[in-house]
Amino acid sequence: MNEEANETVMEEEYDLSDVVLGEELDIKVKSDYTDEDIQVLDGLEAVRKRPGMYIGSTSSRGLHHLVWEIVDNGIDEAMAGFATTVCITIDKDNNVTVIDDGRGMPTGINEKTNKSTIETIFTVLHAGGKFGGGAYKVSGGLHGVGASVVNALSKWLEVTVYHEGKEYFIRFENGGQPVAPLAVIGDCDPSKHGSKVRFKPDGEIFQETTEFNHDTLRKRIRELAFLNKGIRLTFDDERETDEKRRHYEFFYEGGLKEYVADINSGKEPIQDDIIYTEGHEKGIQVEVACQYTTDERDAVYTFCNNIFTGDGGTHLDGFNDALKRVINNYAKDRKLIKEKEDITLTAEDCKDGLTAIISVKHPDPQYEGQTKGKLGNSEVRKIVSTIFGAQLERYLLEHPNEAKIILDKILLAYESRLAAKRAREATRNKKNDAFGSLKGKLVDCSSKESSICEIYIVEGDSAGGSAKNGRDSHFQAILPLRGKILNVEKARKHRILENAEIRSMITAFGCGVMEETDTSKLRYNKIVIMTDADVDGDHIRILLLTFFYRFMRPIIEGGYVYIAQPPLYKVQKGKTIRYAYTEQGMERLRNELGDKLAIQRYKGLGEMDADQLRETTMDPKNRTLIRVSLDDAIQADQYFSIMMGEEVEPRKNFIIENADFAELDV
Ligand code: 1YM
Repeated sequence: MNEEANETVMEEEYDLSDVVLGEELDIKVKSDYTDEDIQVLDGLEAVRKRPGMYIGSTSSRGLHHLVWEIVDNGIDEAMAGFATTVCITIDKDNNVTVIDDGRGMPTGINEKTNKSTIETIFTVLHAGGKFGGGAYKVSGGLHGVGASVVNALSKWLEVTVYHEGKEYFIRFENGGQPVAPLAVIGDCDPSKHGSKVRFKPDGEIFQETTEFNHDTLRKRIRELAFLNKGIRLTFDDERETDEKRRHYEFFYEGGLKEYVADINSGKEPIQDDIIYTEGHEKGIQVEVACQYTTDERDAVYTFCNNIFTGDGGTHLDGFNDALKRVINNYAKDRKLIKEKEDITLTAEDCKDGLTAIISVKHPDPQYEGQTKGKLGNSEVRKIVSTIFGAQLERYLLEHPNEAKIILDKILLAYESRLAAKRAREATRNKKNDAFGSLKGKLVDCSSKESSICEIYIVEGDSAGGSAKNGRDSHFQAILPLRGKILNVEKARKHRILENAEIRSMITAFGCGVMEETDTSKLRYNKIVIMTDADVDGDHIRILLLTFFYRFMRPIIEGGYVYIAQPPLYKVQKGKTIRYAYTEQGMERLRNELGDKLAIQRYKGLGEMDADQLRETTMDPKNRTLIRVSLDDAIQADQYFSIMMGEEVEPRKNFIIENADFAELDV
């Protein structure tokens, strides 16, 4: 029996930020592009040979970098004060058009290359920067590469410049070869000015996909509009059949202020205003906006030159310094904390419930850390601290009522931190006891080699029973959870750490919790969430993900968390048994197998016998696991706050706006 049981065998990435829409698969890097015939490697050929070195990867993510490279040039022109608008269009064939209304790229001849400046910009590596003539580039994609890299990785690319009544044009083909020199191809209205770049990413380079992701583009374009106040960005997606998703305009006069308001739209602010400041020193621009909410966590995000710095760095350090200094001083001055009691509020206490965006623009940013997500320039710390500190101090003095509400909240956070610490210490001291308390709950595997071990977290005892009998006991452990777990979004820290289901997970995983989370101590290489394919299952899965996200984020960042995909239907025709994992899959089976089918819809994991569960969902040979990843922390944060938080109204809106989610099979 059970021949042909499986539809696909794959491990996908499941991006938390895209939980709503469930796409963005960023898989392996193809870097074996070789062309033995080429003897002399000029710049563009070098790019084609090792695309990963210039754009990170040739996956979907690398593909999107092409757009950002060109968009950044338009934004730079707007930041320099010459353009007001940057328009991005994706046509039906996934060709990209970016237009700005700036000065237009220089149309003269470059002395060194004897070719037009435009041809030089698009064919000489890093030429854009060198020819920039002093105006420093502050946007700039992750890899700081230029227009020439985009050209090298395109099947064709066209540049049009409108300047002083003339329309200039040049076209490149086959990875950056000019078809003809730059030429005037016509007249235009003398008042018209700007640059247009159109290109088609080369499918030979982007073998995985040349299809742009609507949501990735829209979210980033919107973010760029928040980060660059006063610049109008438009996005047209001509592939969309849904009228509402074909055209967008993003324009935020208030910049980061509006960004914070947007993030807090799903939260409950405890102050009316948003604290906002901008300033500059030594050529470094600083912009900060923040607002306290009833949340218990902070949502503090930092950027340098429009790039998200997920690991913080010196700008975040400066912000933390200011917060801690100003708030402690304020609390002491007002006798809210007694000097001699020696209470010091930490930056963490002061950030409780704080939503903040810190954005700096630096002419020569240095990034550190494995993923280059940390700003390293040491002078930035003091500058941010001074500029933001002055504004925060002023705000507290001028708004005594809000200041009191904020301080009360921070002092509560301080108390809660001490209580959580006591609870955590209690867990740690009873380590052996804790294992004892897992008896009869955790069905552990026999292997102790964590690199091969897996733990399935299963809802309910009956499903737990099937899983227990269906597993490979050598490397698969089962942890059945009874009923719903606590919604960590709504409970205070020490309550969460006292919850029985949560404690059994912490104990079973062995990796610690909160700041102490250490993935090297994980007892399993895969943590697999296995819930029913129904609304309750969805809910439990989200509760678990929320807990991991808030309390053990490194296990998500490290890629240890997976979602099992049990089938929705069992389809039998004669002796053949097949399984469908989605409604669409069921439709396909219907078409493929015709009629006279015996169809069983599984209402829960518990309905499957152990063999079926192993066959369809647990056996590494057949199963589909979806890996949970975290590409967009802000989005994920907002997502969890909205889906799990107190406020009902934004949640309703969210579900309606992202209706796909309601139907999503994950
Ligand atoms: C759709 C993409 O690239 N716009 C753009 C690029 C440039 C200029 C204006 C520009 C810059 C300068 C002087 C300057 C660039 N010029 C260069 C280079 N939009 C887009 N708009 N004049 C025009 O920086 O001094 C590189 S990019 F090198 F020629 F100066």
